[in-house]
Amino acid sequence: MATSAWRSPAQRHRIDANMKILFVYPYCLEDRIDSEDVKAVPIGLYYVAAMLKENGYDTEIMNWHDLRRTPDSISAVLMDKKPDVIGFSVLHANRWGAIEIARIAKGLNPQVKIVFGGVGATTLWHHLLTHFKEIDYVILGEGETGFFHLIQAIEKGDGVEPEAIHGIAYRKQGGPVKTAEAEAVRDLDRLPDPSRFFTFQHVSSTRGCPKNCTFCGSPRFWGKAVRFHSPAYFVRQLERLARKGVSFFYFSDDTFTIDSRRTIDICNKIIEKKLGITWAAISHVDYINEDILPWMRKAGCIQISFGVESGSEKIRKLFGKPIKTERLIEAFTLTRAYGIMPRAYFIYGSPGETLKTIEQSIDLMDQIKPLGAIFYILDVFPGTALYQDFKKRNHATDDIWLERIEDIMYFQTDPHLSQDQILDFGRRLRAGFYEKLPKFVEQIDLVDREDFRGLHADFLSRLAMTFSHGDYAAIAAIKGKEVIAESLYRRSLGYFPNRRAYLGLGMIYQMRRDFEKSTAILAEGLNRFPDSDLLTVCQGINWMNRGDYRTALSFFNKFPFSPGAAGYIDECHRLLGK
Ligand code: B12
Ligand code: SF4
Repeated sequence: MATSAWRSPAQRHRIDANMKILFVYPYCLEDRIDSEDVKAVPIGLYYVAAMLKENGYDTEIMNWHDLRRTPDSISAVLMDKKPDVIGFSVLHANRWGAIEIARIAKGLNPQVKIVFGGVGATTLWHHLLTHFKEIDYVILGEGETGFFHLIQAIEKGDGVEPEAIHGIAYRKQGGPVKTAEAEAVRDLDRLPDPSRFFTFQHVSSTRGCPKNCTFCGSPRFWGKAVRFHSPAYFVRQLERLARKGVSFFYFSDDTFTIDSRRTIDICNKIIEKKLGITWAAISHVDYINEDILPWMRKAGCIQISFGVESGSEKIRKLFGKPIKTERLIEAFTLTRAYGIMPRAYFIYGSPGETLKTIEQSIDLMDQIKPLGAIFYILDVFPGTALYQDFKKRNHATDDIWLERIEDIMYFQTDPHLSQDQILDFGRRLRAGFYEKLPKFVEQIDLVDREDFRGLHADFLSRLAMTFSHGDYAAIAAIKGKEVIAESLYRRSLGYFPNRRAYLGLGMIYQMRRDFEKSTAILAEGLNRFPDSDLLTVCQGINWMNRGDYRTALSFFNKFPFSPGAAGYIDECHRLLGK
């Protein structure tokens, strides 16, 4: 039996019968202005935890991405939870967070076992075990089986023999060693479904990517052979999560659409089960075609992100991503035509980047006409070909990570690039995109299909909403947002009655204080959607502004519990002198 110093002997007896395993998703080194990219617990952590739960272990996940960095609050939680084992999910940027928490945990209870897993831990296992004595084990790669076997061994308590467990690393006679490579889980459906135990929004139906981009850690981590969940397993997972209230999902597969037949099968099942969900996927332009897109759209897909990386074919080639510009254009055009928002990932600050290549990226935008774009500075992550090259060029070792840094940006390693230049490149790319976006929106050319009229109305009104009230609304560099939104809402209604479009127009006219026009469009909307509380309340506001408080009340009173309605009801009564 493993023993734990957290507890009294009596408690120990009870809890050791069922070891307490705490999983921690630690905070990054630097604070983020926008926590979107770091706040979600890695999907794999749910899988590893589900494996343990399925086998009866007392397991809990702590999302500590935003934990205040006070040792006291960490200690307080650890003293309360009293884990026997702590498993950390380590990407690169959060490794120092994991080390700090591990140190505190060991200080409180030297017997607690500290296990690191995840992409960051796997790629730097040797470095981590060499320099950080608080780490006992690293699980290499896919975590479910290795971690489960390790826990079983720890539980037995009579001295763990790590050699027998495949796919882990540990210290032997003071030095880091790893055991034989673990076999990949061939049939992913055999893994306990984490949706039975947890609620989450990021899902993944495959593991692996057949491509080999030099800046990406995925090929080495997962291998090039792609493994799949069956459509039945995956859709069952979505269904369970939808029943728990998740209505929007991120399909986080490296390349969700890699197998067309399977993609269609998944979409068909989502449609048959009437899940009523929406989702965003990641894909590769090589795996997009006109067979799958209609199914994806009908099954709720509203966005596909593609790695475009650069407008320079030379840079794309250098990245090991030799996509032809024509292919990019075709994939973006098709995606847009089916009413799915095509989003482009661009990378800048790459080897050979100059003002000219940046201009090529901006020119490429004109050809692919993305409706969303994300711009990243090229980072050099361990586990990538780019990192191997960096080490060679700079005679560097992994010891570079002893510095308290989150990452190394490529430009910092290349004398041809300076920070000022990179910042300027980023500004130009963003400015280029925002300047062109209104034109891209104007040029949206949707497939002419009767069965897509409702979906097109939904797509256009959704896009309009980003300009009137969503992400784009907050960006000063985009000109004429309100007019763009208005025209998109109008276009939406040209396809099919859509409550979002009626509401959007109603609100735009209200903002312009054109209450008559707003009343008219909302009346049209309410004619179609009399059960809409948002349209009704918005109409009430029009009547208030027009000084007719009795009519306004008649609207508010239909949905008194709708957000804001109670306040308006009180205000009308006050103005009516009641
Ligand atoms: C989806 C995704 C995201 C989503 C996150 C969704 C989520 N909640 O997981 C979003 C968009 C938010 C995101 C953000 C970022 N990501 Co990302 N992301 C991915 C992607 C494409 C898939 C991750 C995934 O779901 N894998 C499938 C699941 C099953 O695997 P998993 O979570 O890794 O877990 C398994 C193992 O790692 C291990 N494991 C994990 N944790 C633990 C813990 C323990 C205790 C154990 C035993 C095992 C274990 O076992 C699990 C099951 O087998 C990967 C690429 C890839 N295919 O892995 C990149 C990837 C992980 N991301 C990467 C990067 C760079 C980022 C960003 C920094 C991007 C940016 N510039 O902002 C941010 C920052 C994230 C952060 N927290 O710091 C890099 C990481 C490189 C590195 N060494 O750190 C990757 C590898 C892609 C790449 N370019 O190389 N990402
Ligand atoms: S960037 Fe995308 S396509 Fe390239 S290797 Fe990584 S996951 Fe695969």
